[in-house]
Amino acid sequence: MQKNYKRTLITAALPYANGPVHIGHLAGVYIPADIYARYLRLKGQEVLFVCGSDEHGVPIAIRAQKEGVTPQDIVDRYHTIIRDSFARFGMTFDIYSRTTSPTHREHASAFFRTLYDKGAFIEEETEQYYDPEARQFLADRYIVGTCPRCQNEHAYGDQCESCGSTLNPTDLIHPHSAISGATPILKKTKHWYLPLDQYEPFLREWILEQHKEWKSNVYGQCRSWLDGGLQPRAVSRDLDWGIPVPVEGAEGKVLYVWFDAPIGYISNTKELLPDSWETWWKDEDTRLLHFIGKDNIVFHCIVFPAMLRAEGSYILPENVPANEFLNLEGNKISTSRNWAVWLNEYLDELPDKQDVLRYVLTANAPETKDNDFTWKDYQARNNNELVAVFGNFVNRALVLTSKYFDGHVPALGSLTDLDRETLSELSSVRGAIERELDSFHFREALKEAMNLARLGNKYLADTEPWKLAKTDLPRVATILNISLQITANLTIAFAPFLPMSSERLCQMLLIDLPSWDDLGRADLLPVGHTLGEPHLLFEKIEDEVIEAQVQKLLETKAQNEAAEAKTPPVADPIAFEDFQKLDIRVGTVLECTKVPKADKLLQFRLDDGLGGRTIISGLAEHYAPEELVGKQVCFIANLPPRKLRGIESEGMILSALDAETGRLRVITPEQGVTPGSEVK
Ligand code: B3M
Ligand code: ZN
Repeated sequence: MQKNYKRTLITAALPYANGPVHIGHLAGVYIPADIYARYLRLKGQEVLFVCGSDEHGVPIAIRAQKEGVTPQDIVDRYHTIIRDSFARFGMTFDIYSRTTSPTHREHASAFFRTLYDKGAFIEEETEQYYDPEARQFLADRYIVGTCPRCQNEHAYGDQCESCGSTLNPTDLIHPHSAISGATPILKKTKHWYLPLDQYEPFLREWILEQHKEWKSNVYGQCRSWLDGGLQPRAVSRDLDWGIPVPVEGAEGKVLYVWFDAPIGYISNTKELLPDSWETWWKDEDTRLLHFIGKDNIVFHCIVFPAMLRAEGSYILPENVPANEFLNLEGNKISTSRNWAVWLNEYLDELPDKQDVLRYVLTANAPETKDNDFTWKDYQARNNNELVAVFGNFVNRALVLTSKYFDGHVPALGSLTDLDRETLSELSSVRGAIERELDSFHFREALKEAMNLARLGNKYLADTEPWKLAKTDLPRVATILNISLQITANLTIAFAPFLPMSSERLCQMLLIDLPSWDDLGRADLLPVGHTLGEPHLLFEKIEDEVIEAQVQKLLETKAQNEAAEAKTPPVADPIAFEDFQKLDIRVGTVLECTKVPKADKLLQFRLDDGLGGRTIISGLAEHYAPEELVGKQVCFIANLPPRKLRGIESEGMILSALDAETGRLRVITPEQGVTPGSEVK
C-alpha cells in the first residue's frame, strides 16, 4: 500500500554536457518526468523537479583534448545549448543547474569526506596505465589498442566497440596512449572504493523485497546485478578534470563522475532551497523519484542508494521508473555518429511543434522495450491523430457553435441515450488517466486522454448536428453543449502531455485551465459563456517536411559511411623520441609555379627564416599556384635534399588528405607567425 507522502521530489538524469539533448533522451527520461511533474502539480501536490548538466567525466576531457579547448569550454557550450533547448521545449524544472557549480563542488566534496571519515571506503593501491609523455594516468578510455578477441585496432581500455567485449586495459595488444601515442607503463596509484558487496543484504531487502512494484525492466536488472554479486566500485580517478578528492596526498585525483553526478541532484536542490533542501532529501515524508534511461539503472538503484545508505541521513528513492532505449529509423541513436534528432535543431527546423514531438515520443515511448522513431510515424501520428481526431473535433465544436449560436455556449435540452452514454464515458476519464499515470504508464495514460477526443469526434459524427440546424435547433444546442464540455475537459486531460496545446485551447475557450479534479465534469462551461475565435490546434505536416528530415539523416549516414570507409587507421605507435627528430617549421610562400611536364608538381620558393629554400610538392592537382603565394605553410625542414625533375627539393610541405573528398589542403598556422617558426 503506497504511503501518503507530503511532497514528491522528482529528479531527471543529468545530461552529459558533451553534446546536445536528442529525442532518445526526451523519450527515455525528460518527457515522462515532465508529464509526471505537471500531473502532480495539477493535482495540487507539492513537487520539486530538479535537473542539471553532468559536466565531469572522461568523455568531456577527451573531447576537449581533441578540440584543443578546455573541458570548461566544452561544458559551457553544451550546458547552454541543453539548458536553453529544454526551456524552449517547455520542461518545467524548478532548477536546471550544473555539476561545475560551486554548490555542487562543495557538497560532493563534503559528501565524499563524510564517507571517508566514517571509514566507508576501501583504500587500495593498484597498478594503472600511466602515459610517460603526457605525464598522467590514463583512464580506460584513454588507452587504445588491439582487441584480443576481434583484432579491432581501435579498441578502448574498457570496451571494444567493434565486438562489444568488455575489456581491461591490460587485455589490449600493443596498448598506446590516446593522448601522446606513447606506450603506457603500469604504475602504482591509490584509489578509494565503495565496498558495494557490503551493501548487498541491504539492497536485496530494500529492492527485491520492498520494491516488487518497480517496473519489470528495472527490477529485473537490479536482480541480475545482485545475483551477479556486487564488487567494490572505484569512487576516484586519476584525471585533472573533476572534483578534487578532498584527502591529503590525493593531488591529481578527482571524484569518479558517477560518484559526483548523482550528488548533483542534492546540490541542485540545495542551490534552489539553501534553507530547506534537507526537507526534500532527509524527511521520510518526501517521495523521491528518479527518472532515468536503462543504462543508468545500476547507478540509481545500486550505487547511489548504497552511497546514501553509507552516509546515513538521506532518504532513498521510492521508485525509479526507467525507460528503455529509443532507436532512430531502425538504428541506435549515436551522439558520436551524429545519428540523432537533436532537440535544439528540431526546435529551429520545426517551430511551434513541441507538442507534436511530446505526443509522438509519449505514444511511442520505449517504456518496457526499445522502440523506434521514424519520421513517417511522426507525420502519421500528427496528421491522423492530432489533426484528424483531436484538432478536428474541437474545431468543429467551436465552428458550429460560432455558426449557430454566435459563439456562446448553448443550453442543454433533454438527453438521449447516446448523450447519457457519452457523458458517462466523460465522467470516467479522470480515473482512467490517473490509474495509468500513478503507475508511470505514460503511453496508456495518453491513450486515455486521446480516447476522450475520440469520444467527442464520434459523438459529433453520430449526431451530425449540422443536418439538424434547420429542423431541430434545440437538439443542436444540446449536442454542441456536450461537445463543448468535452472540449473543455480536453484542456485538462492533455495538460500534462501537450501543455502548449492545452493552453491554446483554453485561450480559444476563453477559460483558465480548470483544476485536475474537475476532469470529467459536464458543466465546465456555463450556458451563455462566450467563446473565443476558433483556430486550428494542429496543422497537417506535409511530405516535403518529412522528406527534408529523412534526407538530413541520409546525408549523415552517407558521411558516416564515407568517414568510416576513408579514414585510414592510425599508424603503428612511434616512440616520442622519433617524433622529436622531426624539425617542422613555418614558411611563407614567395613564389609558386608549375613544374614543366609534371602534372602533379608545384615548385615553391619559401621564406623559411633561414635565407629561403625551394621545395617541390605534389599539390598541382589541388591548388592553382597563385592561390598559395603569400600563404604560410608548414614544412619538414630537416629532410635530406632530393632532386625531383632536375630541381633540388629541400624538405616536404605538410598537407591534410581529406578523408571524404580526397583533396589535399595545406597545413597553415591559425594566425600568421614569423617565417622559420618551429612547429611544436
Ligand atoms: N550523465 C546520463 C548518461 O549516462 C548521465 C546521468 C547522470 S544522472 C546523475 O547519459
Ligand atoms: Zn573486439
